Amino acid sequence: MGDYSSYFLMKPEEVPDYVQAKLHFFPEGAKLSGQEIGDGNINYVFRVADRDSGKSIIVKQAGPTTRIEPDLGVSRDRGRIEAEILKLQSNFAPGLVPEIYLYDEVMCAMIMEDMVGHTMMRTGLLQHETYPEFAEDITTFMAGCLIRTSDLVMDHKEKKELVKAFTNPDLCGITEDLVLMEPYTDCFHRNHVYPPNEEFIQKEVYGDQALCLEAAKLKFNFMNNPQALIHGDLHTGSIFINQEHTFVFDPEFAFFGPMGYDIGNMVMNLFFAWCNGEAEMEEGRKREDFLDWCMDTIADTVDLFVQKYDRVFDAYVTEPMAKMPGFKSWYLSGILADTAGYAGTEGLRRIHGMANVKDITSIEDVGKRTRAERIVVSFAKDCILNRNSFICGADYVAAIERAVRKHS
Ligand code: SR1
Ligand code: MG
Repeated sequence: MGDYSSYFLMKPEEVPDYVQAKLHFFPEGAKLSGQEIGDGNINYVFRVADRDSGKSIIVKQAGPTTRIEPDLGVSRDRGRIEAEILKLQSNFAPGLVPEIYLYDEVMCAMIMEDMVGHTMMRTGLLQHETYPEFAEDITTFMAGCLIRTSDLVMDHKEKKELVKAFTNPDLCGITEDLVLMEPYTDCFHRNHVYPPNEEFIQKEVYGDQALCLEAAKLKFNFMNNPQALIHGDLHTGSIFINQEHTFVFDPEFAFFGPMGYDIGNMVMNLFFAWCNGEAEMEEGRKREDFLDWCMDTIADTVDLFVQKYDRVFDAYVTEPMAKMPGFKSWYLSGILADTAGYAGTEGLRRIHGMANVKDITSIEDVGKRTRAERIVVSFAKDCILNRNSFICGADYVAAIERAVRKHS
């Protein structure tokens, strides 16, 4: 057994010894297995299990580079930020984030609760599962974590201390490049454009100057609006779920930024699931139910957030000027415009940026994938260009219907 006094990237079979050295979780001498279970773009995620007791635990370790792109150097300190944020989020959204048992600054690894009985949401959605509690859970998570870390509620000095502690330049840099710049410019030639859509992307995205200008504004808003402690990468791969319960994890991109970034990313990732169902499922009741669930959940995510904003605001607001008549709705309209804008930027970057999503790339039929991508692009552009007019769930449903009609 090593002493773990200097960093190395662990192999799956080395992780059980590491857990035994660091934590009294399994009995001494337990026969443990270690398996890599992550499919993320950045870190390594291992499950260590004891077949005899049925107990298991998760170890997440930061590698020296990201997995998707070895040239993208990111500080291994990102794990510390993530572990601290999960602890903080558990105060504002109890039960909706996994428990962290330990963060090891030397090995850049955290040991956390295994989300047993839960499936990664993107995987479940690709099997066209639906989750009745999701809209409630995710809006409870977002309303709690976002509003209560904003200046509406948090003491201004405490918030500024947290803004410093959770400054996350490397991971924000990735978002600023991969989400909020390269999809419009391909300046580093790292975009993945699906060949049948090359001309379409050229005309509809790179060649649309009005769109690129709005994306530039959204980029600067992302960089200059420390509104709340956001998750920063809230997609269906950052969620473990079952029929009754939701866990949000993987907040390594967290920093103080615009609340709408989280809400918008969530909305668009639900739409990717709808696109997959629409392209891949056979006609019939199951397909209708799945597509309806996706659409309802998109609308409910927006509408329940708005309802909970109202409640959390009334229950917790402390800032005297925020209590001025009219302020609550003015502030909300900014969040909602950002929500639409960042739903749009997520849509575009997952279609033709560097990090694409399985919901779309797994569609094998060329015609169906080409069409699905075009629907996302049209919907995303509508979200960006007309973001001030997306104020409730029904506005998203109407925009999706417009995009689908355009490509029928
Ligand atoms: C280099 S990382 C690529 C993407 O994966 C993460 O999940 C983030 O979404 C990031 O943009
Ligand atoms: Mg992630």
